[in-house]
Parts: sequence; C-alpha cells; structure tokens
Amino acid sequence: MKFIMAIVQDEDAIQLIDKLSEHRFMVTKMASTGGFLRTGNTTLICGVEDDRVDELIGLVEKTCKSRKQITSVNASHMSTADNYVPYPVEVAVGGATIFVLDVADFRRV
Ligand code: 2BA
Repeated sequence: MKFIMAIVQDEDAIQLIDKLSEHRFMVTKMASTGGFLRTGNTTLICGVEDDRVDELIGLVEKTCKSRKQITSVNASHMSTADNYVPYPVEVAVGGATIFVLDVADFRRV
C-alpha cells in the first residue's frame, strides 16, 4: 500500500475530490499554505493499493492545471527598513506536487 500526498491549488481541489471519489479512492482534504507564496493551497492524502497509484496520479494530472501567479518580492538591494520596495514577480505554480510513500502498516479500528 502507498500513502499519496498531493498538494494542489484550491481552484482544482473540489473537482479533483469529486473525480477521486467517483473512482472509489478514499481521500482526506487538508487546508495548507505554500511556504513561498504564503497563500492557501490544498493537500489531499490518500491510502491506495500499489496497483492503483498510476490511476490516481493520472486523475490528478488530468484535473489539475498549472497557473501563473504574481507575487511581491522585496527588492532588498534597493530598500532599507524604512524604504520597503516590493516588486511583482510572476511564478508558475504547478498542477500538483505529489509525494508517494510506502505504508508500513494500515489499520482501521
Ligand atoms: P509555494 O511554496 O507557495 O510555491 C509556489 C510556487 O512558487 C512553486 O510552485 C514554485 O514555482 C515557486 N517557488 C517555490 N519556492 C520557490 C523559491 N524558493 N524560489 C523561487 N520560486 C519558488 P510548485 O513547485 O508547483 O509548488 C506548489 C506548492 O507545492 C508550493 O507552494 C508548496 O506548498 C508545495 N511544494 C512544492 N514542492 C514542495 C516540496 N518539495 N516540499 C513541500 N511542499 C512542496
């Protein structure tokens, strides 16, 4: 069995959960925050049998879209503590970041 953790954009999360449920995957949704953009994203966790990992990842790939976001970065070389100069930077946020971990034990009690 594998433990899959997928970090997706909030905009895709509900559609992805619907798709996963339709295909009879068990899923838990957690609200999360990206360390770089400091904006909300969604982390989905799923326990799946080894032979269904590719099917699940295929659904994530089909459903989650890459998007560009603008974020403000501090131009430290141009600013001091009293002279903060943020400038906009475009960042491409991926469709999903997926971790696949081996499960040592799984129980429902
Ligand atoms: P954030 O940390 O908010 O990152 C959003 C996007 O900003 C990233 O998209 C990447 O394109 C860019 N980015 C992140 N850190 C950067 C940096 N130090 N310098 C320049 N650009 C940077 P994704 O790579 O698609 O990541 C989307 C979200 O997935 C991330 O949101 C984070 O919440 C999570 N994530 C990605 N890789 C991860 C990892 N190795 N471990 C834990 N979480 C990860």
